[in-house]
Amino acid sequence: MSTNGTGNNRFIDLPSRLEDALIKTAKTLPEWEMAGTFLAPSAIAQYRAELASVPQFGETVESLRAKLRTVDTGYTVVRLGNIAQELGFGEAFLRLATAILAEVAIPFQPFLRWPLWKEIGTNLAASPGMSTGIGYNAFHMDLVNATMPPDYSVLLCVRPDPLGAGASILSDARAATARLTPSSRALLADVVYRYGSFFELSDVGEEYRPFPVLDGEPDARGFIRFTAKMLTGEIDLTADHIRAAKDLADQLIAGQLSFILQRGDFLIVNQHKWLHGREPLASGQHDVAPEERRLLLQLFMRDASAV
Ligand SMILES: O=C(O)CCC(=O)C(=O)O
Ligand SMILES: [Fe+2]
Repeated sequence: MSTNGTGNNRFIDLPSRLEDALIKTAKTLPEWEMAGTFLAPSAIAQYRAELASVPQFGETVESLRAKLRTVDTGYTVVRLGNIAQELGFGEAFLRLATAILAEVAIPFQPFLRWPLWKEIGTNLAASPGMSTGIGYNAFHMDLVNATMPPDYSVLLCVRPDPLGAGASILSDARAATARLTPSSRALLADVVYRYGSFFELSDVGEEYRPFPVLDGEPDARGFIRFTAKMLTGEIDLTADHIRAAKDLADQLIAGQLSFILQRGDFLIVNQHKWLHGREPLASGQHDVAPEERRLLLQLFMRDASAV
C-alpha cells in the first residue's frame, strides 16, 4: 500500500498485484442480499470469505479501518480507477466496492425510495446548491435532521466533471468548532436549528427538529450536526444563533481541504468528525452531453457496534 504523496496519507492506492486479484475476485462475487435496509449478515460473511484469500487485502482493510475510525483522521479516498478501467461500473465493480466497504461498516439504505448505491448525477435544472446541482454545495453532513444520521457517507466517482471542476471539499468540524468563541459554542448547543424534510427514511432514528449543532456527546458518538445550507433563504433563528452558525461556516471554510475525485475513487467520510461539500462544476455544462456529465454514486454505512 502507498500514499499519493500530497502530504497526507488519506489516499489509498492499491498495489497492482492486489488490483489484479481483486478484478478476478470481483467477477465471481455473488449478488448481495439485503436484510431490511441493511446489507444482510450472510452477504457480509460471504463477501468476507471471498476476499479473505486475496493476498495483501487484509493489510489494506486494516489501514482503511484505522484511518476512518480514529477521530483525528476520519476520511479516506480509496483509488479503484485501475479496477474500474477493467470492470467498468457494472455489477462486478459495485459488488467489489460493497464488499470492501462492508469490512469497514455496514452498508445500508436509509432512503427507501433509492437503491443501496444512489446516483448523484448533474441536473442543470436542479437548485445549484443541492446535491445534483451545478453550483457550490456548502459544508454539510448527510441526514443532518435525523437523530441517528449514518456514521459514514461514501461517494464513488463514476465520472468527474469533464470540464475539470467540482472538487470535493472536506473540513474537520471538531477542529473548526474548537476555534470558535465560547459564546458561539454555547449558542450552537441550543436546540433551535432546523433543516430539510424527513420522509421515506429508515434506520436513521426520528426526525430531529429543532436540533442542536453541538450535542455534547463524546466525539465517537456525537455529531457536529451542521449544514451551511440552513443559512440561506428564510431563516427562523435569532440574530445571535445565525451569527454563531455563520462563524462555524467560516471556520469550516478556513480549515477546508479540497481535491477532485477521479474516476473510480471513493471517498469515505466519518460523519462524526468531518463535514463535506462540493465546489461548483465548471461553467459550460450546457455544452456537455448529459451522459458525459459528472456522476457519483452515494452509499451510507452504519457502524457495526451501533446495530
Ligand atoms: O457532489 C458532491 O460531490 C457531493 C454531493 C453530496 O454531498 C450530497 O449529495 O450529499
Ligand atoms: Fe452530502
